[in-house]
Amino acid sequence: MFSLRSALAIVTSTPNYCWQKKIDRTIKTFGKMINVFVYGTLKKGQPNHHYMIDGTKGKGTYWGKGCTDEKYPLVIAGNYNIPFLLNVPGTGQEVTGEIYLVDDQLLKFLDEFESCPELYQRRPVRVRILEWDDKGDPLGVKPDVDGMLTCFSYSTSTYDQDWLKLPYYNNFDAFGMHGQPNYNPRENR
Ligand code: PCA
Repeated sequence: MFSLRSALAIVTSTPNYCWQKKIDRTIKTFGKMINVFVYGTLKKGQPNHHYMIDGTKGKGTYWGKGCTDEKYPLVIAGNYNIPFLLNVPGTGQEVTGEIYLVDDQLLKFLDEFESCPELYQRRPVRVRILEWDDKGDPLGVKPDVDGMLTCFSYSTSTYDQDWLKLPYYNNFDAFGMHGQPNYNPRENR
């Protein structure tokens, strides 16, 4: 029989359960797809982008471009020049990135890949839509361009306080333009 206990066991075994209690109710899921905003190495043309779309770690679909509604400090830090969105809303710049629809499997992979929750934490962020890819409206929440959508994103509160003194960017590019040494891909570490 389908008991409350077995229903709870299913819910608590989903990869994002520990965050579920806290997430903004405007994050909607469609089947198992959820919207994620990426601003760093997971974007198109960046070193880890392939995970988002090649299907090897789960299903992901590019959905559009956006920028954070609030300002955040986006810094390039650590020994490997990794981009970090510091969880200090109101400081820094509005940060541009891309919105993807991802399934549970890819979300779980991304949590592990981003060393969540030790290095980054996945939390809701309000994103202003800059451009939609023409993929319909699978979540039933697709706002107009310039409208707002709450997405998950990997930001951090577990950063070194000195990182607040680093330069803040509005866009990350692992291949230069920011005057910092380039991102060091995992394969090279
Ligand atoms: N990967 C995640 C967080 C920072 C990073 O390099 C992203 O692209 O959003």
